Formats: sequence, C-alpha cells, structure tokens
Amino acid sequence: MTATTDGSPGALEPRAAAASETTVTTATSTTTATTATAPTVPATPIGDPVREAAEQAAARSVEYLLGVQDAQGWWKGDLETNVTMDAEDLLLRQFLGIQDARTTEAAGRFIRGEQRPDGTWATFFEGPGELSTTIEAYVALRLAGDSPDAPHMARASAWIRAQGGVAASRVFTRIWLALFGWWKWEDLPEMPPEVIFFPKWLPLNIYDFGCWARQTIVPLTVVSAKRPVRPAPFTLDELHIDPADPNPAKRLAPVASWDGAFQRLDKALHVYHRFAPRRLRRTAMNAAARWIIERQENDGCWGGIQPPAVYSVIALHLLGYDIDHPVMRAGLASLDRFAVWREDGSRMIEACQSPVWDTCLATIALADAGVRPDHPALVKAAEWMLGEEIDRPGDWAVRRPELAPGGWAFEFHNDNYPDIDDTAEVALALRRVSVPDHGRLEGAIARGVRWNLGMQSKGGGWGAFDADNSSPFPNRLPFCDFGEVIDPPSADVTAHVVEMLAVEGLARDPRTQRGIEWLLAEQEANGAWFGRWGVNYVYGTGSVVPALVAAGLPASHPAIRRAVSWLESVQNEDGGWGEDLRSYKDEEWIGHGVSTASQTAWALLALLAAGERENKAVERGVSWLAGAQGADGSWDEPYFTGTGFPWDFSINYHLYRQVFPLTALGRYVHGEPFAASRRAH
Ligand code: R01
Repeated sequence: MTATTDGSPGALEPRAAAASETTVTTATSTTTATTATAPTVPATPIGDPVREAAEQAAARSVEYLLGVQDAQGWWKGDLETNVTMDAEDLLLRQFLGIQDARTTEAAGRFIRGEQRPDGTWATFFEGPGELSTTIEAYVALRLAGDSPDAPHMARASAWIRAQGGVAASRVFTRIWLALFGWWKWEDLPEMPPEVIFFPKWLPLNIYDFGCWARQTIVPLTVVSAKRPVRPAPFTLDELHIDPADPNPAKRLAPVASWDGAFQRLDKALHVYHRFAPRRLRRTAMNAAARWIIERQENDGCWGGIQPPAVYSVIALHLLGYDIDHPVMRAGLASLDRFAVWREDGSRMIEACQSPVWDTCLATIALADAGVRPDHPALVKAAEWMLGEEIDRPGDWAVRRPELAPGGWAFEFHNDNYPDIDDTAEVALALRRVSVPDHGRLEGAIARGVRWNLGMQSKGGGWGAFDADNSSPFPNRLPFCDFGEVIDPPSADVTAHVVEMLAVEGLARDPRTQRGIEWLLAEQEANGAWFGRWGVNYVYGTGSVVPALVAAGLPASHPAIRRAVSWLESVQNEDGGWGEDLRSYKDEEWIGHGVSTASQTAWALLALLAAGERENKAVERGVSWLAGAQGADGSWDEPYFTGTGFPWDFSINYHLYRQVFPLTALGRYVHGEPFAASRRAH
C-alpha cells in the first residue's frame, strides 16, 4: 500500500447509484479469481437483484483488495488514532534536541488540520473535544511556532482553561509537561523503578500489567525517578486557570476506600522518593535499562507500538545512552517508521502498524469471496504469514513457562508479544489457502493451536496477549488514569479462538467447551456481547455468533436467537448498522450510530452464521453495502470502528472498511465457510 492515506474525513455518502451504473468488471484476474465452487447455496435464481448486487460488489471488492496487496504478500491499511501520537513525537524531538524543520512543519500541518472549529482536538471522528489531547496538540503547535495569540491557538487555550487547565489533564500529559518544567514532578503520582524487583507473585509486579502498559511503565519509572527538566522555549501560563497556583489541592478520598488507600500509598511513595537508598535506586534503574534493551526488536522499536518506543528512548537517554549509541540510533530510526507522509505534505504518526492482522483478514475475505485457495495472491499472503511465525518465548512465558512458542503478533516486528487474536485469525486464514509446502502450513497451524490452547485463562476465556492478566490492583494506582492497564479475557478474542479451534476439529475438546461456556455467560441482557477491541456490541456480537455456530451450537439456540433479535432491533432505517463510540460511555448509544461498512458487515456475519440468509434484515444490509461501495470497489469510512482502549483510545483501521464487507458479501453469495465440513462432523 502507498504511504499516503485516503483519509479525507467527509461524511460517509452511500453511493447508491454505483451498483447499478457499473457492470461487473470482467478483467481476467477477477474472473479467474472468483471462479469457485459454492457448495451450500444454489445457483443465482433468475432476477434476484440483491444477490446480483452482492456478486457485483464482491467482484469489484476482490479486484480492489488484490490491487492493494504489497509485492511481498502482505496488506496494511493506515492505522489512524489521534494527535497525541504526533504531539508526543515532537515533544520527544524537542527533549532530545533533535528537531528538524521539515518534520516539525509537516507534523504541525497535520495537527493543525485535525483541529475543529471550537478549537479542540478529539480522539476520534466527530468525537467530543478531549482535554489532554487538546493540551498536547496545543503545546506541539507552539513548538512548531504557532503564536498563542493566533485565533486557532487562543480558541484552544480558552477551551483548555474552561475545562480546568493542565491540572485536570491525565498523568501522561503532565509528565510530558514536567519534562520541560511546565509542571512540577512533585505534583505527579509516583511509580518507583524498584517495582522491577517485585517477584511475579506479588501484586503490582510488572507482569500484572497488560503488556502495552508494562512496556510503557518500565521506562517511565526511570523517567519519574530522574525527574529531568529541560529548559522550556516558552511559558505556558495560558493553560492554567491560575498560573500562580497551577495545582490547587484536591480533597483526599476516605482512608477506608480503595482510592483513599492508594492516594496515601502515593504520598508514602513521594516520601520514599526522597529517602530511597541511592544504590538500590541505581541498581533498579540499571535493571530497568537491561529489561528495556532485552526487549528492543530487530528493527529498533519496542513491542511494535509507538508509546513504549518514545518512553524507552527517553529513559535510556537519561541513563547515559547518547544519541549515537546503537540502541538509541535504532530506536530513533524505528520511530521514523511510524510516520505516514501524506500527499498534502502533512505527516501522521501511526500508533502501530497492522500488517499481520490486515493480511489474515484480507486472506479470509478473499477466500470467502470465492478466490481459489491456490490463487497466487493467497499463496503469497500465506507464505508471508508463515514467515512471520514467532518461534521463541516472550513475556507471555512468565505466566506459562512450560508452553512451547508458536504464534503471531499484529505488527511487522514484535517477537516478544505475539497475541492470541492474531494467532487465531492467522490460523483461520492459513486454513483457507493451499501452499506447495503443505507440511509447513500444517505445522504452523498446529503450533498456533497449541499455543492458543495453552494461553487460556483460568475462567475459560482468552485475553489478548497474556493468560490470567486480571489483577484488580493496577487500575487502582493514581498513576494509571488512562486507558486499560490489564488484559483480562474478552468476548471478541475468546470468540476468535473458539471459532479457530472448532474449524481445527476441536469443538468437542473440553478447553473449547469451557470457552463456549465463558462466552454464553458473557452475553448481556440485551442479547449482545461487549466489543473490547472493536466498536462495540456489534463487533462483539459479530465475533461471537459465528464462533458459537462454528462450534456446533444450533442456530435455534436461545443465545443465538437473542443475538439475532438484538441485531434486528438496532438496524438503521437505511439498512446498515452503526454503533457510535459514545456507546462505551452512554448506554443510549449501544447499537446505535451512523451506518458504516465495517459494522454493517459484522452484523451480517452474525446473521448469516445464524442461518438468517433469507431474513429481510440481511437483504437490506447487503443492499446497503452494495450501495455504499465506490466505483473502484472500495468503501469509505471516516468513523472509527476499532478499539485500543474503550473510550480512551480509538482506532480507525483503514482496511476494516474493505475486508469485512467483502467477507460478509462473500458469505452471502457463497454460504458459510466450512458449513459442509460442519455437517459432516
Ligand atoms: C498505546 C498504543 O498506542 C497502543 C497501540 C496498539 C495497541 C493492542 C492490541 C492489538 C492486537 C493491537 C494493537 N489485537 C488484540 C487487536 C485486534 C483488533 C494498543 C495500544 C497507547 C497508550 C499506551 C494494540 Br499507555 C500504550 C499503548
């Protein structure tokens, strides 16, 4: 895929005419690609306009998707999040003294372009202004030279003050400001580097944190112990309600409450900061440095995600690694690879990159659309995925020391953190492809199955990266006021694993059965499942129903019926489905929002799996997808339908709008994958 984005966020305009005005592109590659058997669905009845529209839309989508595959076999859509990525990148460069005019100017252009008329920045399309994001964006623009008196800046600072100013922003934001003396280190929660010595059975040891938080917190313990202050190029009085008293005292919670107890623990840690034995501190910081360096990936990054890379580079720098040290050089070079340079001269930072995830989902979509298992594009994709298998232990082995490796991560480089979701979906994708080296493919799937089985949590569900990562304590720390810091089992990941195990013939295995029980217990009163990594109940339900059916639950099962009724009840007038991100905060929005391509597809996947192919709701959904498709076979989707952390961190995966509709249309036209083998069981 090119390094530019298609992300001109405009309203999603269903292009109703597209399906009828264009006849099927009968380019040779499409014709050969889509020649496939359709064992479960009869041939097109004459004059079935919905089916014809679905076939044409799928054919165009196949063509589009094949056209954006990389020559090496992978797919990767841009991963759009919010401007804190861009702001923190500029703040890092300022802190290290490595700013360059071209980068600053392009990042400033991007940040400016994301500001809304009210002066704020949001964390997702059409979202509300968000205080910490707006502060970080404002500071970054000041670094880029924008005057505090410029109208767009004055609007932002007035809004920031009206929201409580810097004092009301999150811990990460105030840490960034403390690095330049714009906030006092003393006025931040403590996170001592000595936590690195906590044994793995002690509450609040680093392996009790989700891996993304762990990789962020370990370097930040070094930074907050060092309390560095670099001279600020300007003051930021305009971001405080009262610059003379930037941190008005807050009332403590009662001693007998969890909050009160952790607030007092934090006070004790502030005292400890002053009296910590110097040698213990130094040993702890050296241990942290070793921990960080051991986890640096071959490409120089950490965990394939941007925030840990930024903080690791700062921490190592504070411990004496200068800019020219190989570890630092590689780390800084890796940060440049998170940048997407766009056609308008702006530069967007991706929080991470999703090639493995996008490639397995695209492979499944093409296979569902009838592309032959030995089609060169699928073979190439499968061979690339096979090369991405991770064959060594990572942090996950702390909780599962006996388990043999064998899984996939989400990104290009993240060998220390394969995840259960990617492993399940890659196995499902590989199962759809025939490669010349059959044994290699079977071996990789078998190792992935075994690893996923070994990563099951105690209660029967699966988390994303770790087993049994459900401690209640990390969330209580005053330091942890943003996003998720633990990785407990979720319905969407558990569903993907159950589906994969069922397809691998393990539906009757007691471990799969425990996963099914866990899923059934997680269904909410409305009949839907919560979406941890996708927005929201439509994603959860679209993941769970196909899994339960694949595992042998009859479509008549009460849990499936309740899910079907719920989906029917939230379908939009236009025939599509949409669920606003506000559903994470406000029950009114559950199941409701502007129709989007990915969410409409998720609803259809559930309904089709539940045997509802003849349901009018399905016909209307399929028609919506066909009508919303562009002439080039792609869909547009300004709305964010991916979840990093519910509400706090949202993701617009630019390939979701292409792969999920194709899967849904393909299954509508050709029937459910594996339906025949399921009947045979
Ligand atoms: C972040 C942050 O930027 C970030 C970036 C990516 C993720 C988590 C999980 C997966 C894999 C992929 C990416 N799958 C389970 C997803 C499937 C759909 C998470 C966070 C922001 C703030 C902090 C991510 Br603190 C730390 C990291």
